[in-house]
Amino acid sequence: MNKLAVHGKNLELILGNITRHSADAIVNAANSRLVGGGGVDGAIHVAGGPEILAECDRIRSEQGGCPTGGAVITTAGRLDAKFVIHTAGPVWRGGGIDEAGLLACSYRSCLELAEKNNCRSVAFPSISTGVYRFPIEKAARIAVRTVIDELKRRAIERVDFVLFTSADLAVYEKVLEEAARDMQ
Ligand code: AR6
Repeated sequence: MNKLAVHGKNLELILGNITRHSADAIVNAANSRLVGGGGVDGAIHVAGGPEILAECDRIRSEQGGCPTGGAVITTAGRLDAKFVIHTAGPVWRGGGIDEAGLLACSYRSCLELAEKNNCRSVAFPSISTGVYRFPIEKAARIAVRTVIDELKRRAIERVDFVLFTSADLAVYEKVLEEAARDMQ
């Protein structure tokens, strides 16, 4: 299953590169210092151009970066989006320091900020499941369930998860199916 309707809103799973995706807001799996990095963060800065990092630098000097589970918003530069929303997901350290709660917080913070900025569509990568080593199935379950809960109460019409590998997509599809069953 790769699509779910939630209260008339749409959640969709897509295989691809998020830097080529179109949405009002594209989410970046960043770090707390907002200094750029590898993975999807590196790809977003390369494709979007230097304006994005310049705004991250300004945010860091004004408010010291982005706490884990929080989110900040910048221009999307050359990306096909109005904004990039940067969140710092948790580093997986075995599960004992509320990594699950912090990951849910990341998704919620992004959608709250998207709604505040009048975004109707938001695209997420799989936050924390690369360099930060959060186990993919646990992370997918948190991602999908948190987004479903938020869609019910926010003025956001579409959320896409843009998954980079077919293995990740398969995990998200399985988790979406479970969540849909639980909604019935
Ligand atoms: N489009 C969609 N997904 C992607 C792309 C892309 N272009 N590139 C990678 N992914 P990661 P994290 C997937 O490591 O675990 C950075 O250095 C990737 O396959 O990008 O939250 C930051 O600066 C994986 O499933 O983010 C931080 O220091 C997912 O994106 C740190 O890594 C997330 O992997 C954040 O680590």
